[in-house]
Amino acid sequence: MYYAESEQNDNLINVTLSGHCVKTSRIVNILPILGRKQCVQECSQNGKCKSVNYQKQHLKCELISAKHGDPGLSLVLGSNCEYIEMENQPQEFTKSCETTSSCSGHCTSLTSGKPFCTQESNEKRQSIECPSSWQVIGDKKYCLVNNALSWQASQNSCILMGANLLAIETEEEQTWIGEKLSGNDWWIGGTDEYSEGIFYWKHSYTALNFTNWYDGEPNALAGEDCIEMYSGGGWNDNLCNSTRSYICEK
Ligand code: MAN
Ligand code: CA
Ligand code: CA
Repeated sequence: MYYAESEQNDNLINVTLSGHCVKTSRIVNILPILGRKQCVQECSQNGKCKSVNYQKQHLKCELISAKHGDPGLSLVLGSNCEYIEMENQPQEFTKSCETTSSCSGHCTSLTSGKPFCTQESNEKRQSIECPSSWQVIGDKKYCLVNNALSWQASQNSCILMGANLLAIETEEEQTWIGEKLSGNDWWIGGTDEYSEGIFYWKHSYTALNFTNWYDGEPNALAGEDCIEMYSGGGWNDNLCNSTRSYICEK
């Protein structure tokens, strides 16, 4: 069965179908570990892409050069997929943060190199200062916040500082930041909230290239999805609503 969902806009219909997977050979690109919104945005910036097959369990984004009704494409039932047509997607998907001053979220780069806003809001953006002082190395700045919040609240707080929760991408970065830690446990920006065991850096939607798990971790105890760093530098998955000190990076 095929049906269009909502968003009647003049005569335009915006088609998204949850629970449908695309079977096709007309795949332009496969992008791993992407949020749904990023996936749609990647398609809208790719001249050949007409629809996407988004696999939420694996955060996998398939860009497709055909849409329903075109030859060589069929839709099959599948609870982990979402079929999204590119025509007439709402504005927020097509707004570039180069060309708008209203990007109150953060600016993410696409594989095409073009930046776009991941969040839109009419609310005036507040800002807060790093309560200690920014520690600088190279072109990166780090703020260690000694005030325990949940993982999401920590990320929100970092955003208000114009930063994000720390993403540790190299051993050098791990070593450098590890030496700054006192006796606390600290939230950093990794999570496997969408798919158990598939951790990624939330801000950039990139997979973990470097890891420093403590022995026996991650163990997903009772649904642990957020990464904390022990004072010794080792990483542990913990419950996202636990409160921890946190480290912002910009
Ligand atoms: C606690 C939690 C878990 C962790 C274990 C390790 O239960 O911090 O996240 O894996 O300790 O023993
Ligand atoms: Ca988990
Ligand atoms: Ca754990």
